[in-house]
Amino acid sequence: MKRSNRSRFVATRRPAILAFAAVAAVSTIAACSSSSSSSSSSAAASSSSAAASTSASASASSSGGSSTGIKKGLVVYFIPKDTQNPYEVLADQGGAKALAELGGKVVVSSGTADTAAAQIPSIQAAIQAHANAIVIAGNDPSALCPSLQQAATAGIAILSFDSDVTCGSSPNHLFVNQANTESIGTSEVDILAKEIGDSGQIAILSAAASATNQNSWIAYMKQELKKYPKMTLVKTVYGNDDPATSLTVLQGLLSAYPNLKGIISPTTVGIQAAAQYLDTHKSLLSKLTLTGLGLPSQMKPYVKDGTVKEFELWNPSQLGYLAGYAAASLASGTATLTTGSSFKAGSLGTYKVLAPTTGVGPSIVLGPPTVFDAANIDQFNF
Ligand code: RAM
Repeated sequence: MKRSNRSRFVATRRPAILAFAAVAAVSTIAACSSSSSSSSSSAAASSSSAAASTSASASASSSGGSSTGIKKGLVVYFIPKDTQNPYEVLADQGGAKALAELGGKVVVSSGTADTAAAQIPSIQAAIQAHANAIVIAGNDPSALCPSLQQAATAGIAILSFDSDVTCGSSPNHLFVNQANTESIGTSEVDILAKEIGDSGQIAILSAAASATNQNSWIAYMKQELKKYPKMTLVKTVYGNDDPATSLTVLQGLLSAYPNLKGIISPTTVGIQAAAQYLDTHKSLLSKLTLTGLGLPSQMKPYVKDGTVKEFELWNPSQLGYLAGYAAASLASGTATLTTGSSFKAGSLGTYKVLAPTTGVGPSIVLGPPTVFDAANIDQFNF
């Protein structure tokens, strides 16, 4: 999973483009080493797990909306934060499944570093290809907006998922949110508070410093920390969703704050890197607790051996699947950005567009996150 300097170098010049002709068949269209070779990328994204049914039933109803009227042959560009993060790969595969069900196709295109600059060539590629929709995980809240506006002007439906872009009305777009933003942030703090007895120094090991999703969650973490006056957030460090960088900033954190009692890592890459480190430095476990957002398939060994007690996530494949249906519905005109507009998201049921709130435009929410621990982790295979 380690990224070489060479692959980073290539990525700055040309986006990685993968086409999912069908769920099982993944073919590389353009050169640029981009395949995910981590252990979890092969983990099947379950659509029938306990998390799946919880998420779907919580925010989807079974009536209203329809997938009839969806145009055939739609081309939807999925532009993840990067093409190597197993979480993003699962999300993109979910999108490919949706479009395969609808007679269209997904093209996955992005760089290998979590920057807006690495994503802009992919937006341009979508415009060149006359794509019907773009589904993007924003590496930056505003830097992508001019290119996305250009795509919208070319008639492409714009959606964000995983990490929103805050473009206002230029362009107006649908944010496919994984779970309620506030509850993700506050619950992370509550889990850690419970484990460390509500007191002590804590730190956050995040993804890219400009990532909209992590920054929104962190804002709610800070708000929630006011409930715990004896817990002090001493530092937030950024691992850029790169395993090696995450490890380096973690080590810096541990040496700068030897009395640290807790770490929240709201990124699957960061929490895995931290869990791996703690697993090989077990003496730290007597004073340090780790929680955050992780893939159960990656975190299972660390939960089984007691390195990590609890963490959260949703099913990334379902997030991509929902985004795929939303993109096809917007591109076909069977759904709009109007509050209350509904559409059928295949096996997940029917979703309704939520009203804009401060800083967030029209959105839909997959459902509540699942908390994983030793008692339930075997039930999940994503
Ligand atoms: C990482 C990415 C992604 C985030 C998950 C929880 O894989 O940063 O954007 O949603 O973690």
